Formats: sequence, C-alpha cells, structure tokens
Amino acid sequence: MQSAAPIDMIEELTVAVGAAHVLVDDDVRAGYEVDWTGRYQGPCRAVVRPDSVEEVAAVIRICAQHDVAVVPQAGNTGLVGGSVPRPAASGARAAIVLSLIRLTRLGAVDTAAMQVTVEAGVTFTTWREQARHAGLDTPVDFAARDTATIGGAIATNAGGSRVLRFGTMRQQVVGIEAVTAEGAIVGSLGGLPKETAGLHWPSLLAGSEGTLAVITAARLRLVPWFQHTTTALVAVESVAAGTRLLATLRQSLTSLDAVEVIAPAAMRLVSEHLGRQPPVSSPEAVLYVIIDCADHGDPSEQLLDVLSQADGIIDSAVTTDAVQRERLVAFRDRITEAIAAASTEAGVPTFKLDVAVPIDALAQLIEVAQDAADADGCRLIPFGHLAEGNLHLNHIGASHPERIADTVLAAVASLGGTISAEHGIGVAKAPWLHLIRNPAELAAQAAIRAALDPGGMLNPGVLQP
Ligand code: 2HG
Ligand code: ZN
Repeated sequence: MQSAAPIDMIEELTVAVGAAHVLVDDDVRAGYEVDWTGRYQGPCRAVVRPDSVEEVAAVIRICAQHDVAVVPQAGNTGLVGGSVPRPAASGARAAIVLSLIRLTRLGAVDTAAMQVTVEAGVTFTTWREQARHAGLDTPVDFAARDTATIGGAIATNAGGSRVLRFGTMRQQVVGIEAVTAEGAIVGSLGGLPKETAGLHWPSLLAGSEGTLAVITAARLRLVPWFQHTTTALVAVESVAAGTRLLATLRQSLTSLDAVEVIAPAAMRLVSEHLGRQPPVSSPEAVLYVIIDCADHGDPSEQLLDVLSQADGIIDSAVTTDAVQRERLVAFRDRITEAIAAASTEAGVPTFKLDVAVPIDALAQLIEVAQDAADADGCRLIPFGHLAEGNLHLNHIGASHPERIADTVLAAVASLGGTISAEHGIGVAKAPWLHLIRNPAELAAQAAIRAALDPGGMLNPGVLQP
C-alpha cells in the first residue's frame, strides 16, 4: 500500500541533489509515471535527478534507508513497462523514479582504441555525432535514437538495425560504472579489450534491466564511419524468398549493414501516415526488405549485382542519394510513430510483442501471429529485423492482449525462439519468462539478484515471473 511521503526522505533527497531536481508536484511527475505507449504506468513519490555518480549513490542510500524502491529511467522510450513505476493497484511498495537524464557528459574519443566514455543519459544521436566528429561511428542504431539513452540501451541489451554487422549493445560495452543497491560504486571505465579477472561487470549488467545496479556511465566501442551508404527497398514474393535473399547478401557483401523487414500491413500503415507511396509497391509482395550497404567506397555495384541474380524478387529500388535514402528509410523508421498515431485513433494503447525465432521458422511465426490477431479481431502490424528473425508484432485495438500473448509466445518458444529479442522483459513479458527459462535458471537469476539487492529495491517486478 502507498502512503504519504515521509517528509524527511524528500528533505534528504533535496539535500543530496538540490531542490530543483526533486520533483514532487503531480503534474511534473506525471510525464515520468507513464511509458511512451501509454500502456504502463504507476505513481512515484518523487522524480529525482542526480547530476553525478556520487549523487546517484547518495539517492540510492537514502531510498534504502526509507525502504523505497528505485525505478531507473532516462529517455523513457522503453516498450515493456520497465522504466516507469508499477501500478498502485499491484500492491507495489512506494517508489521514486531515478532519472539519469542529467548524466550527459561525454569523454574524448580515443581513436586508437576506438572507444569513448559516455554517461548514462547521453542519447544515441549525441553519441553518434560525437563519434562522427572524430571520424568514427556508433555500432548500434535504431529509430528512437533522438531520445533513447545509453544506460537504458545497455540495461535492455538493445539491438536495432546494425546487429548483423556489429552485434547488440552488450557487445559494445568494454567498461561500465554502476551503483549497487547499497550505494556502492562498482565497475571500471578503463576499457581494456583484454582482461580476465573474474566477474565482468559489463556482461553482468547488460540486459539486467535495472535490477542488479543502476548504470551511470559506460566505455563503448566505436566502429569505422563508412561514408558511402546504398539503400535498397525490395518486394519479395514469399518469406522463403526473403530468407534466401538474406543468405546471398550475407555471403556476398562485406558491406552489408542492415536487413530490415516490413510486412505489407506495416507498409500500408506507414505510407498512409507519411502521406506518400514507397518507391516499390506491389499487391503480390509478401514482404518488403530494406537493405543497407555501407563502405568506404560506393557499394552499389555489388548490391545491384546480388539483387539482379536473386530469385523471388518482384521489384526493387536502389539509391545512394542522401535525400532519397532518408525518404526511403522513413518507411522503416517511422512505423512505430505510425502505429502510435493509429492507436490514439483506436483509443487503446498498442499491444507490442518483440520476439525472435530461428530464421527458417519466420513464416510459421507470421502465420500463428496473424491467426491470433484474427481471432482477437485486432489489426496486426509486423515489421522488424530480418537477419535476427526478430519481428515486432504490434496489435492495434486488441481486446484480449493476454490471450494473444499466450498463443504467440508459446508458439515462439516451441519454435526455438525468444519472447524478447531486443526490448527486454520488463513487466510486460514477465508472466511468460518461464516459457524460455527453466526453474533452475529462474532460481539462479533470483539468487544473483538477492545477493546484489537483498532488499529487492531496484526495479522490483521487472524480470520477475
Ligand atoms: C524498432 O525496431 C523498434 O523500430 C521499435 O524496436 C519496435 O515499435 C516497435 O514495436
Ligand atoms: Zn526493433
């Protein structure tokens, strides 16, 4: 049960971070208490915005003394309810939102090591601008780049479009700094590529969703900046044709940077939203594939060569022109926004399932998902990342989301897939975690959590079946 805030806790927090950064007014807190989709929300006693790792540690120690939970948040672009407080009706204990949004310091880029240190509240766009200023680039990129922050992306092991080339967020973290539930500062930002000295904090914390410690900064890997990018939009006649194309692209092109997938329903929705037709559009298309090749020289010829020989392609458009590319990429990057607009119209928040299956099971997954959506009577908008078999199954106007999840997530598990590919488990998927983690694995996870956070104060309810 929630009760009125003990005044001394707010006073102590005010001493720790300054009155301007302990937000207690209802209307100011409101924006921090609800997630981006409007599906997940819960109240907090205060939003606390520390400015340094020491202040984060002080805030956590104060919360521990008052037995108040800590929900870390920064960009609040998460899609599984992990960055907002739990609902009051769930009987959750009182919480604060620990906003890392003021931790925006950037270190100098080390071009020889190809690394940089950034604080948790730095956005992906800022990180990329900084890397490019030094002639390098960031290995991870996704549509929410302007708002999503480094801390959250590590905590959820975010993926995005470049995973096939550089891996997920986990692979980019060569050093980390974080604060534990007892207010201790742990980790190192040294960034040594080789070190075998027991426990590796970056590995432990990537994907831990704010439950083991609060990430405050990271030492991140950078990659070469390939200034020539060629983008193709391809309509294919079957899912199998799409996966054959993927295999050929991977075998033939060292410049391959992204292979994204858009179902016709998603293409229709985003076209309506943008108010224009894509350069390739066919009633026979079963999938649209967007391919990026990036290199130090123009990779167009090799890409065109592969496309001219691939079978099952209905139509394609290829461009290197920056303006044309941007217009084309919008058909992929702005689907989430188009879904949000359609959901506002439908009057129900979107029900999102981020799943992945082995690539040869994709056709089966699409079939199961469509059947489940049809049974519910909602509109299914699938799109995602072809190379990882990762589909974002968005349901607009779903009446029984839990039933859809029961059916689709069980099918995903039986196909050898995962119930979360890149958004995390949060609270959204927690009831289904047992489908992909056995009791021994869940017990081990709980034991590690209890060892680091015996009071269970860090992001309670998240990652917990
Ligand atoms: C993307 O790939 C993100 O654009 C968001 O993972 C997916 O809105 C979604 O479901
Ligand atoms: Zn995605």
